[in-house]
Amino acid sequence: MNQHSQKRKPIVWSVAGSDCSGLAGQVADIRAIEAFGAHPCMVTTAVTAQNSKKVLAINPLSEEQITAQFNALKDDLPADAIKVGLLPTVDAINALKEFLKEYQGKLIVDPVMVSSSGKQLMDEAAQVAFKTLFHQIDLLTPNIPELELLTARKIEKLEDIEFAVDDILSAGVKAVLVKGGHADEDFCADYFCSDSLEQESESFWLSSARQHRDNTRGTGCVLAASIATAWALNHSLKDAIVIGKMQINQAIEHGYRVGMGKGPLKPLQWPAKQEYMPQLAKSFIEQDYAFPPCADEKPLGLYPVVDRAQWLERLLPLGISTVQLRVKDLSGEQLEQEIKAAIAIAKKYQARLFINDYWSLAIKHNAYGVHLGQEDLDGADLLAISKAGLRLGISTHCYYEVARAHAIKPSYLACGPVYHTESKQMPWIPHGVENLSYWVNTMNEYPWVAIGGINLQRMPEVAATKTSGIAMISAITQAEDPEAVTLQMMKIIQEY
Ligand code: TZP
Ligand code: MG
Repeated sequence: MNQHSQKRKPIVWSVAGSDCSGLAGQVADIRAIEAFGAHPCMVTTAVTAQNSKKVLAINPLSEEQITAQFNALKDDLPADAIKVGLLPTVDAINALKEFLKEYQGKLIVDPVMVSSSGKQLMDEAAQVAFKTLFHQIDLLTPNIPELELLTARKIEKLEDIEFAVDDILSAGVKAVLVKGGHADEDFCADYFCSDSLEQESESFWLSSARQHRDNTRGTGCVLAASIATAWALNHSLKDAIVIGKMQINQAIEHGYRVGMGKGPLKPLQWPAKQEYMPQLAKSFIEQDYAFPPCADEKPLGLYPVVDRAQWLERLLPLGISTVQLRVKDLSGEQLEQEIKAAIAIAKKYQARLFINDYWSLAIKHNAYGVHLGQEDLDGADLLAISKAGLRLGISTHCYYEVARAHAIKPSYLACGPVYHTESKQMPWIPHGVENLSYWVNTMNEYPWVAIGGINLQRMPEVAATKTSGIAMISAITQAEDPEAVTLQMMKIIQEY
């Protein structure tokens, strides 16, 4: 998951302007790239003269000077991802275009067009030529003024952002992240939308509580460079965006004052605090759900996932206090009877029973809780589940999914697969206990449930992460002696 598991240090290039004040531009990029453990290379497009109050001069380098830097790097220190910032002239754009004939890798472009103090940084001809790069850009990260300039649209409402982004996607950019897409007093929200040509088109809003701080120079640079670096570390682009936003939240918190104007934000190591995690939702206006807690009094403990109610009669008398009914092969009346029977048994033993998928039957028969996978979230009436007072557990496999679940604030989060599993087909590489531990410690206001390939031998290292619940299917249901194995596993958990 994170930088430590990489063998060769990834290389990330910053193709941008230098900043003699050390506040933004390539200094900010380098800090962000190094913070995630990658090696930064710089292709400087302009030598800027600026300080904390003002941009005094942009001194663009010639096409030849920029090309010489690309040539120096391309064979010896090839990029795993490239972050582009300031392209002040047509010369700079031509140099980049020539290099891109050979480079087919990850390309993130932050269209630095106007400084925060209002100075135009890209000349008129460059603004036109810039668009000829669009079909090679994987992710473009404009702020609202840049989005307006690029599309010649006035952005006043949320829909205006969506229309403008559509224009850019139609012009060939693969995905767009609009920064500060909707800014009110309390929240800071970014809008992501990807093109439908190569993958399924999708869009989401990413929002975080607004930090009212002054030292925010370099925010755009740090965001794009952090996304590029997380992407170079082989996270998916969507995960890299969530990770980049986490880094921004962390870096703003650690910004400092130097000079007379605004100081820089300060990217630190891999972000690992719940307050840095943004909330991700498909639409900007999202219902604020509240689900009751499920592990306040005692941890979830050993959490068997079974496909029939009769398992509850075998396992609950042993002292199991959390169980999930996950039926994949019944429907209609048979399914409803199975759910009703399981709820009745769980009540008898005062156990916490989560019903997988069938949230409306769970509400109808007043189950303790519901467990939903990410693919079930779209179709579920979360408001109805929350109004009925049921607990909610949500499966997560990556940063994007954790951010999405965090917007819903469920009663617990599940992390899987911890190890390889035969019980469910999934595209995910197993997390291992290292990542499980990261999630337990980072999103520490949630109880976590570990799932996937867990068995008796692996129980000690899983329990050592202090996850609230340890869920499994086959290690119990396919054991020769399910009761004996259950008792042994419960004993190990008690020791931690
Ligand atoms: N979700 C993540 S892994 C998994 C589910 C439902 C299957 C766990 O099964 P097993 O047999 O404990 O590996
Ligand atoms: Mg499901």
